[in-house]
Amino acid sequence: MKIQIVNPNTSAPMTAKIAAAARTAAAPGIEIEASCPEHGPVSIEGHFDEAMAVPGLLEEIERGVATGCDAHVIACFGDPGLHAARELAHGPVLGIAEAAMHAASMIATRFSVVTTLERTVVIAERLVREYGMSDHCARIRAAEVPVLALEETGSHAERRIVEECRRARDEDRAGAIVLGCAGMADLAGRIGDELGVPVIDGVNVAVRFAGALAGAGLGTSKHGDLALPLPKAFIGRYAGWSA
Ligand code: 2AL
Repeated sequence: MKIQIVNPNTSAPMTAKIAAAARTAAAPGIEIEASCPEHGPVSIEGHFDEAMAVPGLLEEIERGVATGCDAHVIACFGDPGLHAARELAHGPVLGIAEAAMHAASMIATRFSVVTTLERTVVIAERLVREYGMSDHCARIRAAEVPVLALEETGSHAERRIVEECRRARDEDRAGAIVLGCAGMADLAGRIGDELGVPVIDGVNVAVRFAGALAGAGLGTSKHGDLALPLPKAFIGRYAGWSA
């Protein structure tokens, strides 16, 4: 089985980190195909960044479908382009926020999310509502860490995230903590050990859920709104998407 994981931002170091986390999570015999778009923002920290990342992400998903990937994971916590990607794919397509919130709701009554910048909180709040997690999510906290600071050695990013996770544990009555950025994929184990609560990295659980769904013979429904996109003409820079 082959699982595609796409980092929708264009940071090569972050893509390498996500690929490594995905390979660690993948069951034996599962091949991981990891990539990021050729065009787009280096980090995704708001609505504009998300919108600008989606066309490149969809090109990667189309390539993953063409190369025979059995399942797909979108490795950005806003789950940008998730429903559009599902229209393109036959296999399951999972977002890391979706996977992490569902995992958290299965192992704790309440969870908190620790994300990067304050301006991304509203994006995660919207996903909490969309995924029916309002009764499970205690709070969404920002560590005020820019996404690319997670790739810099000596940036104190990890310390700030640990302290925000500690506050989530102590002040929110959160039984589990969800990390709100794919760039935090290498931190979950260490923070969980330090704080003594489950800390969930969405890359890890999304790869496992995607493998489980595809392994069970389940793919994206092609009945209804997730059917293949309607064939039509696209003009200008998107002419290549024309039927
Ligand atoms: C993210 C993420 O996972 N990747 C990225 O570029 N931005 N999420 C976030 N909350 O900042």
